[in-house]
Amino acid sequence: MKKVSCILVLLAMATSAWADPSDGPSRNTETSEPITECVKSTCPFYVDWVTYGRPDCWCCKRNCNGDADCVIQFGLFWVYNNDLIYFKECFAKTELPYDWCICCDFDRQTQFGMFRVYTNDLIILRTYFAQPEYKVPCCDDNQDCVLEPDDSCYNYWTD
Ligand SMILES: [Ca+2]
Ligand SMILES: [Ca+2]
Ligand SMILES: [Ca+2]
Repeated sequence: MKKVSCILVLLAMATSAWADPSDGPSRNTETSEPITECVKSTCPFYVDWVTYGRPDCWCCKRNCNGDADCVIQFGLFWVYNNDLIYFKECFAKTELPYDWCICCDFDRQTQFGMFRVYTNDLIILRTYFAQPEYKVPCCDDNQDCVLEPDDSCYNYWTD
């Protein structure tokens, strides 16, 4: 009985994989359509990105690691006091008070179904706060700040 249901699950997975016609960025390449969105439609957070109005800040190189404003301060710190000031305005709010608060959602997740900017984002901010540039990785798959064509989320950077 268990074996049968296991096979059924595998079959369902295989079927859904076959049925999925989205080939995202490769389709763009094949038809040479211009790439207009910085987040790939195949990215896990694409739907949320669209829901929140396609914020450019999510495509900043280090936004996922605490750089809310996409600016380096003093030529040294990507995650510094400006980011902290923004973050405090948005932390633990059930309704984000400003449009740009979504830029403080570093992990692209809602916690407890309520808080878009919460403790997991705070942990990220604290991890990289006042760290030198070389210690704050970029958000691409291999974190080298260079976008390869097969990167899972980004077509291009916005900073
Ligand atoms: Ca910053
Ligand atoms: Ca979050
Ligand atoms: Ca890369």
